[in-house]
Amino acid sequence: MNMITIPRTDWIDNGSSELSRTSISQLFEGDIPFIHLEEFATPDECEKLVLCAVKEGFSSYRGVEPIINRIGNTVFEYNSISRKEYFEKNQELVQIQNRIFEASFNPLTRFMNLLQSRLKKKVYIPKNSEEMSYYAGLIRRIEEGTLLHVDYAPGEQPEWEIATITGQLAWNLYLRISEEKSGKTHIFNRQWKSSDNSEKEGIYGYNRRVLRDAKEAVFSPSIGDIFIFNTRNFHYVEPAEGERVTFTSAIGQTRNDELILWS
Ligand SMILES: O=C(O)CCC(=O)C(=O)O
Ligand SMILES: [Fe+2]
Repeated sequence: MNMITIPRTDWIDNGSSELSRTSISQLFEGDIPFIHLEEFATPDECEKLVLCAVKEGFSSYRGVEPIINRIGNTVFEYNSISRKEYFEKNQELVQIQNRIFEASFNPLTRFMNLLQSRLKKKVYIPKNSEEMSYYAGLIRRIEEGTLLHVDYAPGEQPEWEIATITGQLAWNLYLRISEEKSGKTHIFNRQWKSSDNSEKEGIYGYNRRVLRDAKEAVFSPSIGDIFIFNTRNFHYVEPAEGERVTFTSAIGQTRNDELILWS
C-alpha cells in the first residue's frame, strides 16, 4: 500500500531560477510552480542531439491522442501491458540512447551530476527487484499539445517499485522549438488526489472541472533551458507551431531522501 499524502494548494513564489536543496524541496512541497535553469546546454549541442535522434527515428506513444512521438521507453505505456516486457525492451533502447549521446552529448549524465553536486543527494536510475534497470531520458516531440494531465507513479503505476516515491517532478530540456509559437506549458496550483479519477477522460486526460479556480503558471521555453516542475500538479502543453523537441525524465524522491530518475 502506498502512502499518498494530502496535496498542497498554495504557491509562495513565481518560480525559482536556482537549483538548490531549498528550491527542490519547495517544488516537492508544492510551494513554487517551477525551477527554470537557463543555458544548461548550448544551441549547438541541442541541435546535434536532435539531428542524431532524427537519424535513429521517432515512434509514437501507444494510443495517445493528440500524437506524441518519442525515442525511449515509458512506464505509462507498459503499465497495462507487461512490466516484464518494459524491462526487457529497455536493454535495446538504452543502446540507441547511448549511440545518440556518443554522437552528440549526454544531457542525462550532465543533469544527474548537476543534481548531485547542488543537492548533495544520491541521484540514480533505479532497478527492479530482479536488478533490471528502469529507462530514463526520452527524446520527445510534443507538437500538437497534450491533454490536461498529471504524471504521478503512486496514483498511476501503483504496482511498480517507483510508486514508493514521496513526490514526483519532471525536468524538460528544450532542444528544438520555434520562436513564434513554442507550445507553452501550463501548470495549475492543484495537485492530483485519488478522487480526481472520476474526472478522467480517455487514456490520460482529465476534465477541466478538476481545476476549479486554481492559480495557473505558464512558461515559454527557450532552446537550451531546463524547466523542472511538480507533475502531481495538473498541467498541459499548448500546440506548437512547427517542431518542439525536448529531453525529459521524471525525478522521484525516495523515502530515504534520494532522487531516482525514470521515464
Ligand atoms: O513538454 C513540456 O513542457 C512538459 C511536458 C509534460 O507534460 C511533462 O514533462 O510531464
Ligand atoms: Fe506531463
